Amino acid sequence: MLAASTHRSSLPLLLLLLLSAAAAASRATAAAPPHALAGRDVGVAATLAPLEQPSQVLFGSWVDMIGGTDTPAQTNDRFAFHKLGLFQTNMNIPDDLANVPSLIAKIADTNTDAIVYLTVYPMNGFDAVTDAHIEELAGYLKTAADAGRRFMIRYAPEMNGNWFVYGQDPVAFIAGWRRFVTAMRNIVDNSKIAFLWSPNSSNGYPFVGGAHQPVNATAILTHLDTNKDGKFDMWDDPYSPYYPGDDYVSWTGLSMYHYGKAYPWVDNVLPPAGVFEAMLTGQVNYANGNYGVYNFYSMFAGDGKGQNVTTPVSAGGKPFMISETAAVFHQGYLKPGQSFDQATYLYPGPGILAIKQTWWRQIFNTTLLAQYPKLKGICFFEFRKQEEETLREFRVLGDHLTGNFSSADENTVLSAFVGDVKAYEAKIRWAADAGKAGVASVDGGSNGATASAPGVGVAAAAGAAIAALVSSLLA
Ligand SMILES: *[C@@H]1O[C@H](CO)[C@@H](O)[C@H](O)[C@H]1NC(C)=O
Ligand SMILES: *[C@@H]1O[C@H](CO)[C@@H](O)[C@H](O)[C@H]1NC(C)=O
Ligand SMILES: *[C@@H]1O[C@H](CO)[C@@H](O)[C@H](O)[C@H]1NC(C)=O
Ligand SMILES: *[C@@H]1O[C@H](CO)[C@@H](O)[C@H](O)[C@H]1NC(C)=O
Ligand SMILES: CC(=O)N[C@H]1CO[C@H](CO)[C@@H](O)[C@@H]1O
Repeated sequence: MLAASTHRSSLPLLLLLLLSAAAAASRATAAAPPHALAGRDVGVAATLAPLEQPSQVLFGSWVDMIGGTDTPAQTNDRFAFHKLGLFQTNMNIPDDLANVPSLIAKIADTNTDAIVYLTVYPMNGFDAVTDAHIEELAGYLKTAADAGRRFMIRYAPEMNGNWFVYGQDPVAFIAGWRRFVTAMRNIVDNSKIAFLWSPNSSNGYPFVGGAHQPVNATAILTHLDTNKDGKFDMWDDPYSPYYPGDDYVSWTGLSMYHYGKAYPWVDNVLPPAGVFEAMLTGQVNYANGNYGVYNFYSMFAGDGKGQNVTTPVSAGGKPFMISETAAVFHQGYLKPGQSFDQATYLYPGPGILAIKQTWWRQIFNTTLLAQYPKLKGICFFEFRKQEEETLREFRVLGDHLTGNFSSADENTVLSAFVGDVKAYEAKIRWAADAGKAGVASVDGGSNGATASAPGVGVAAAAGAAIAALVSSLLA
């Protein structure tokens, strides 16, 4: 949702700091072509995907470190409990390729083995992304991965929406995704990289009125009118038409937000009880509204089946990531071009803490986590930004911004959040310090790269098993 529709401001980008090894040079570690990998994780729900932990949950933050002033290291300092296991950042391929080393460096600055969760937007469309662009990106990742860094890559997210130029075009999406994943896997150590396929949660599907309304009626009737009733509506499958296949996907996920009741999203209201689960599973008959009629969790993380699905596209068993999430607090009215401190009064309703805490308590919920054991990742969207004519506070971890609409509330929210997350200490996979004995030096940290980090044992073992399988297939 970061660079969503055109009226949402795009972020200025950092300049290039340095160039890494050329992509061509990084082809040395040849992996298998994708056909050799076919079937390696189909239907084997017991097999862990790269970066997946047997029972722990990855937990992290999408820090506003491009347009804002925050950093992953500062986030860890404020959180002041454990260090977060993953940090999300984003880029536009190809325009921002040169920034990638500096984005990785900001996460390496935490001096931990935190996963780099990189969202890659093909903001100029799939045709503008050449093999050379993908190889350049893979080259930067390979350099860091060879030093121990792990990557979660989310390519072309929210492809089922119409607010990105690449949206609602399943044929182009699947071809673009497969080409991307194939090229990356040929270059980057397969045990160090996971590919996260992540649509928008389906409440509101097919999201009429977006900036890039699909105009190709043939594509809609051929691919998106899945129940073939001649209409493109909420009864059509919002996920399956875009699924590139189990062989090309390591993790699945959704963007999941609480905005409030209805557009234009200015009312501060509590998330209704159970709304998070309603989004995850698609509960049209849910008392508080329509949360879709397709059960994402069962279709991709469960057994592959689900209500209204006639032909499953996945065998299921994929780890599930809450790819980006927040309960939005609408802070004030703000006209385009105004600065944040010019925002004018909006009724706070139950207040920022109650709104946010109600939401995160639906996620950090022992019963729910036990009921959905493939829920293996949570990433909070940590931005304060203008959307439409509203100043919106998405964050729970704050970032030292001061002003009339932030600091006091932020501290209250932050301490309540830390307090609640502490109860899940053992359930969460925290980052390990990169400098500690026995932990690989990630990106050239102080310690020698002699052992793998504690957090990657299982993934590394799975990677080794895959490598063995691949060599036997190629032999
Ligand atoms: C419209 O979609 C159909 C089906 O996906 C495709 O074959 C055709 O090339 C598309 N037309 C345009 C103009 O994009
Ligand atoms: C995406 O999903 C959210 C719910 O998580 C929904 O409120 C929203 O309308 C969808 N679209 C956008 C642009 O966020
Ligand atoms: C926790 O999850 C369970 C199972 O989905 C649900 O019944 C319960 O209401 C949830 N609690 C909260 C606080 O959301
Ligand atoms: C806070 O609001 C007061 C009164 O509206 C204004 O004078 C002051 O400049 C504002 N401070 C900040 C930091 O925005
Ligand atoms: C045709 C069909 O199976 N429709 C079902 C789709 O899912 C909703 C919500 O569970 C059911 O009410 C429909 O019967």
